[in-house]
Amino acid sequence: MEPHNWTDIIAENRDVAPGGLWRPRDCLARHRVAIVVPYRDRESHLKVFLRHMHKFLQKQELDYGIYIIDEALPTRFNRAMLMNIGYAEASKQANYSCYIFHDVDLLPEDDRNIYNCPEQPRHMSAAIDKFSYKLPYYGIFGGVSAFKKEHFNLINGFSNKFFGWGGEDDDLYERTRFHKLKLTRYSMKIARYKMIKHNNEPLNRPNPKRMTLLYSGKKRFKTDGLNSLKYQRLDLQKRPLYTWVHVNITE
Ligand code: BGN
Repeated sequence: MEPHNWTDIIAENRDVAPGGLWRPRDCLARHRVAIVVPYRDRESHLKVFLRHMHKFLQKQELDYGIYIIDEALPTRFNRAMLMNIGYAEASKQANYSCYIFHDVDLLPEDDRNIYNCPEQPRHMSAAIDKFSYKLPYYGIFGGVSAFKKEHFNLINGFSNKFFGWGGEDDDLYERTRFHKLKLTRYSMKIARYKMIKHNNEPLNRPNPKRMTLLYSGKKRFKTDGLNSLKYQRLDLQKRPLYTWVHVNITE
């Protein structure tokens, strides 16, 4: 079932500027926020996500842009690297002070979950319906995370080495700790998310090397990340509700 088509969703969001940019008309927002979304072949999720997020972010009077980083086939999905690419590409478009790294299948439920720039890195998606709104383990950092620009730079972004599912967020947590930053969260009442249902994709199977990579991660924090990021930008389009960045990466 496809409840909405693009024409309707675009019509509902006439105030959004090409590239998925919006800012409040009658005040100057304190932060400029880039929402970075790793993506491949999930169009039905993208529709639900954009419909939800534009409304949600506008209620918070944020100055924001949504960047969809779409990985070309056939390379295995690399969520972390797509986040790094989104950071790099969004930085070229505008002077963002704050980056929110966001899975396309997560929808924030509570308007008090403010998408601003935290003083310390923030794990936003602490309470997901799929995990019965409980934190699976203390250091979990997947789903949605928020960083000030300077902090994301300080930790050298995500590792580029995690192809396939799992571990890249745990590595991000280790980077954050290593640099003496503190992981913060909103209360479990506020940090609530609904996960859109889906089947597991064959190109995003659990990475059998994720434990090895995770346990040896520390020795690569300085050399593997934003400063070693290599990719080919195939296209960038300012589409009505988001900036689409199509990229090719190799393993
Ligand atoms: C963990 C994954 C995370 C994922 C959470 C929630 C690993 C590393 C192996 C030690 N970590 O198990 O990446 O966000 O589950 O799904 O697989």
